[in-house]
Amino acid sequence: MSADSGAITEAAFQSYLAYLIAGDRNKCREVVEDILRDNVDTKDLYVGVFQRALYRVGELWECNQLSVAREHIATAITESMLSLVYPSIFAAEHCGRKAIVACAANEYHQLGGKMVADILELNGWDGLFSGANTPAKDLLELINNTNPNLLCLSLSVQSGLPTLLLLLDNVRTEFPDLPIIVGGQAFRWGGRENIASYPDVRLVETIHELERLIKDW
Ligand code: B12
Repeated sequence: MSADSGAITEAAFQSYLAYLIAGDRNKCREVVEDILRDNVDTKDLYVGVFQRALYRVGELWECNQLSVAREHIATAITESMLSLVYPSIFAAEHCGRKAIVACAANEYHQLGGKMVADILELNGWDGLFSGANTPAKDLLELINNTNPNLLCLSLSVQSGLPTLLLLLDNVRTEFPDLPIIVGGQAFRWGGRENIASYPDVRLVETIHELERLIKDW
């Protein structure tokens, strides 16, 4: 959090969560607009409200206390909340650096990657977000056509690790010098040692850590 930014209260989070679970997009928007008026750091909003609330939604879904339909609504609401931050994203001065942010094939969780692209944009980078389930062939073509300074890959589902590793092998073969950062909650359940075996691929745990890294790039 920067020195002059506000803090997110527990009450604000709990009311956001309740509205999210109830599927009330407008009330969610009101809570987020209040938080933004307090000049809260975007990363804190993303992690402390959006991510925390969706992790809770995941827990409720996992123990059958929330239907798949409710989870889908909560995800769609969250996606729309990101647009409330866009005025500051579009206002950021560009520094001429470019990153591609992608999810490997069969990875359908795209919100984390979207947030990563936003943090890059807020820091003046062009964040080319190719989204969920990006076929390896298309990603390689995109890298070839856009010549990015950095590739960020997001992994949420643990079972997607072999596909991610295959993708890393492919990217390394064709673009040996392209810096690569991987992240995402899948690494809570393992896979760190696999990533460590690639000397020039870095596992970055949070968007706060990512921002610290790209500031000195
Ligand atoms: C919404 C959701 C879905 C949606 C996703 C839609 C969409 N548009 O994204 C849909 C319905 C598609 C879905 C499907 C499935 N899901 Co789901 N889903 C979720 C849920 C509820 C929220 C995901 C989310 O957006 N989280 C919020 C984001 C912001 O958090 P995040 O991804 O961790 O990202 C943050 C950080 O990790 C980091 N980060 C992320 N990527 C990167 C990359 C870099 C480079 C860096 C630096 C940082 C970084 O920055 C982000 C911001 O802080 C989670 C619950 C949870 N714990 O998240 C389950 C969850 C991820 N899903 C799960 C499962 C099991 C599934 C399914 C297998 C269910 C099924 N049986 O079909 C399928 C798999 C589909 C697939 N092949 O991908 C499990 C995964 C468990 C595991 N061990 O792997 C979870 C954890 C639910 C649970 N509690 O069990 N899901």
